[in-house]
Amino acid sequence: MALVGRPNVGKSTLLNALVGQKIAATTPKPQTTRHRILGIVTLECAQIIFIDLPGLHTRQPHLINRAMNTVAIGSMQDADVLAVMVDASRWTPDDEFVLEQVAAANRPFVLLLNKIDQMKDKKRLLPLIADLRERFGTDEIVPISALRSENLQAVVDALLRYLPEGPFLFPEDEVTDRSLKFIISELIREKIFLLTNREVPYSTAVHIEAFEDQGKLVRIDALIWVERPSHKKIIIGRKGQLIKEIGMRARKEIEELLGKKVHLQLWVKVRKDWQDDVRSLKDIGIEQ
Ligand SMILES: Nc1nc2c(ncn2[C@@H]2O[C@H](COP(=O)(O)OP(=O)(O)OP(=O)(O)O)[C@@H](O)[C@H]2O)c(=O)[nH]1
Ligand SMILES: [Mg+2]
Repeated sequence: MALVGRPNVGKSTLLNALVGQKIAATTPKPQTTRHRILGIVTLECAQIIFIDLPGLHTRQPHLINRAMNTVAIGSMQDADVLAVMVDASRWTPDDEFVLEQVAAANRPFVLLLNKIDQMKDKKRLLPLIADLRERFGTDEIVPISALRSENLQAVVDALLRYLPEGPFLFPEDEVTDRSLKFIISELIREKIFLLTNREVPYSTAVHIEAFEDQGKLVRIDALIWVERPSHKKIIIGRKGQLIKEIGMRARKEIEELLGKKVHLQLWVKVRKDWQDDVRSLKDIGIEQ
């Protein structure tokens, strides 16, 4: 089951809500997710594998953007069913692109209309659904609020109708295929996305250099790549204020995740134009 949609519609928020744990970064900025992330939901009678994907987008200034789209489009082909997400507040050219890709993929899909909590006038919902039915040519439209976990059972029910029966592929207590290190690097990157603006967040990538479990304490060294020296200055901030804030916020969440005290050390290094460099993308696990 693959989650597709333009950036920022709420795919990763839904993934986290479904698995009941924060495994994917979510921010108000588009293009937060860069990787394919599996979320495993084990029910009494079934196990559903949700695949969160980078948002499909048409403006692709860098190699990383094209790689993100390639991952998303490639994953659509492999899925038994797609959950296609749109945002109730806005239809954009990127949604149009999603629509084209969904048609080209020729897979069964369920349409998720997210962020209905933001709709002040509930009377708009029916015409909006009618409009989407027309655009996508489907009756399977589920209005939800991923943020408030509203109507998620209907999502599961709709998808179960399309999923083939088979053995459980993962242990029942597992929620993702991603390593702890990956989730930690994403939590740090999320804080950078939340605390920086314009091109700066996109200029960063986070690599965990060291992870040492010392029993009561876990020591983590993380390296933040930036594309330019000016971005390094911004990330560090005046008197190191910003990097301190990023570190504090990330550490709090990592401690919750690990259930242990964490000593988090952040480093910043310029890696020029890494967003266009095949090797750098490989280093952070972005498939081509
Ligand atoms: N009001 C409201 N906000 C939501 C809802 N779902 C997600 N959001 C917000 O929308 C923003 C984007 O959410 P993400 O889950 O990061 O979106 P995404 O589709 O994964 O975006 P990309 O990873 O960039 O493709 C965040 O600020 C979320 O808090 C919702 O149901 N209601
Ligand atoms: Mg996402």
